[in-house]
Amino acid sequence: MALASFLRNKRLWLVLLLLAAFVIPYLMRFFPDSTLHKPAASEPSTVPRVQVQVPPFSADSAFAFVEKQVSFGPRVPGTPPHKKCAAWLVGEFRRFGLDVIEQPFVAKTYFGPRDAVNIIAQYHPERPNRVLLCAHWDSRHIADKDTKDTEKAILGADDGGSGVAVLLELARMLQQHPVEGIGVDFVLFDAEDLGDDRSESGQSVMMQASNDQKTLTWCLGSQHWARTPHRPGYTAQFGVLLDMVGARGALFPREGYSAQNAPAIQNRIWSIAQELGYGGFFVDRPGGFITDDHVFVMRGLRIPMVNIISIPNPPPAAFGAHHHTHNDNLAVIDRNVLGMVGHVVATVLYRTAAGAL
Ligand code: 1BN
Ligand code: ZN
Repeated sequence: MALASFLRNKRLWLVLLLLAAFVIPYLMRFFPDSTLHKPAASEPSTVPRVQVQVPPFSADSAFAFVEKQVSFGPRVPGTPPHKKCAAWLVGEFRRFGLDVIEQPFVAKTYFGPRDAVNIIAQYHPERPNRVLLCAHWDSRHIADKDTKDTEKAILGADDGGSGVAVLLELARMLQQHPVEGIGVDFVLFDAEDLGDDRSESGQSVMMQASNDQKTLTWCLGSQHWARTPHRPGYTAQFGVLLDMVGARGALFPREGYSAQNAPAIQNRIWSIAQELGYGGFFVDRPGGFITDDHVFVMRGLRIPMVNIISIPNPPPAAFGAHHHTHNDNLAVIDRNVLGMVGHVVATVLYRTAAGAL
């Protein structure tokens, strides 16, 4: 009886309806993982939570940046083409509105001292939350894997030119499509590729333990920068290193030191590549351990860093057939490969800026 009159009370029904309309949706905000918010089973888990607009990456512009670097000739530290290319790189980053620092140092190579310079281009240097994007800009002084002219320096269109080209295009993109919330540091390491690859055992240093003395003859610019960064106490959320990202036939398995020390960011990059349709190039398998610039940055500054490096062959060959030969010239560059890597890194960057990585 009491219940019947209770249910006939119109004011009470009105109050209940209002409660349902306003209070329940409000409360749902505190339970974002409730089944009502779960994606349908068919929805891929790689779909970003927030739709982030990523500007188009111009593969043609990136290709032109490789072409320009190669036009200087081999960029071997201490030579006139190297000096001219450094001036051009600094000018390009300044043209894109970045604050550029040149960090000169003497590279103590296995064949003597050479003048070298790391180039650091800062996008919004005042922002504390930073992303580090790196490549080496020098080219190798010898063609030790070629059959002829082995004592002559190589053009390094892929090994040197390609990573720099992608970074220049990303810097241009940031000027045209600014982001908020993060700062970005483009660091071009010098003297990465002047290492001694001959060993008494007849085994390439590429196949040896990373603490070998000969290993330390490589990556001299990153070793210097990791000891003395352009800002004392420098840090970043994470870093990405691009090395040999432009050749036809490129394949990007997961590099070992990155997998070991920066697994979360490597997973994000490989899953973004898969989402963008590049899963056939960013292959989901281990690629071996490559002692490259990222190792010294991780060791010295404790910044997790992922090396995107083409390793299309099983060991001991590992790198492409053009590697450290005179075939590493403009003819080996495929603009689609530059475009794919640029698209992936741009997506990483713009999602990080939107807090949606
Ligand atoms: C990458 C391209 N590296 C040189 N050219 C880095 C490297 C150094 C790879 C030593 C293996 C051994
Ligand atoms: Zn090299």
